[in-house]
Amino acid sequence: MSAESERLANIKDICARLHITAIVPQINACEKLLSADAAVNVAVLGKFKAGKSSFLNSLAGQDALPTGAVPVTAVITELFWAPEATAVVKYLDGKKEKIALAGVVNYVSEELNPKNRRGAALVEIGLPSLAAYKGARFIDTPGLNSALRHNTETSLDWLPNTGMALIAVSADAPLSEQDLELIVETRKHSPQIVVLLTKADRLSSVELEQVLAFVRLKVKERLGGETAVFPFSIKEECSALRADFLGQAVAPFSADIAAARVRILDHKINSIERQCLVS
Ligand SMILES: Nc1nc2c(ncn2[C@@H]2O[C@H](COP(=O)(O)OP(=O)(O)O)[C@@H](O)[C@H]2O)c(=O)[nH]1
Ligand SMILES: [Mg+2]
Repeated sequence: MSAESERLANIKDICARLHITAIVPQINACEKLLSADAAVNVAVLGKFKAGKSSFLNSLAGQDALPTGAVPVTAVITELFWAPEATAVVKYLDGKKEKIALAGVVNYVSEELNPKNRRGAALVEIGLPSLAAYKGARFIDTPGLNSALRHNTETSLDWLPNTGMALIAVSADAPLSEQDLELIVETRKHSPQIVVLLTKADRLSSVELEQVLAFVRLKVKERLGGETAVFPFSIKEECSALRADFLGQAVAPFSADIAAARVRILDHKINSIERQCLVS
């Protein structure tokens, strides 16, 4: 038994004896990561309309996910490398169904799948264009704090599965109290949090510098230490920003997924142990 699985077995034992159920989703997330070929989740989190789905489309180089001016993403959606484009819906009752890529919108969009009446638990999209990120799973989450409570709950329930976290914050509405609370909550599950200041094209370069300094300061006040904050935009003219972010934040992570998996698992187990001590 590895040191990590032994620590987890101990925690499970304590939680079972003390009837601590709140930590079960975190334990399950750790158990998934114990396997040496487990994919590492890169969660894209943040308020609705922050630009999460647009960011992932830009990363994939294609419009795989619906985006829009009203809350759009209703179901957790995973994007990962596959030799051929595929899309699969996993339903809440355990059934799976292969669908066309163009059909993803019927499940993921709040408008076409209101309150998730189709009963989808997850949509998985495999894309050849993600070849640079083998072993990573990028997770598009329904936005927080929209008028749709079920969307917020879906995302918060999923949070323990976070590996690396990208917190999308729109540059023109920089950092609310909810964003800060999300960052603190995500810290329980992730050793690597990066703030993505989206829609940077909407600000002048002077404004952008001011907003970057403000966000860095506020996150530091709350979390302590330095958290990376990168400006980002999907616009053609902002390719240098995208290259900086991908080169500095994503490439080092995806170049050594095995090391990232170990770091993430260690962080999660430490965090659970701390939570057990205080509960
Ligand atoms: N100007 C600009 N608009 C963006 C950018 N990224 C997203 N948007 C717009 O913001 C809105 C919300 O985007 P979406 O990706 O659906 O946000 P999500 O709810 O966080 O997934 C859409 O109308 C997008 O076109 C960006 O970099 N620049
Ligand atoms: Mg979305």
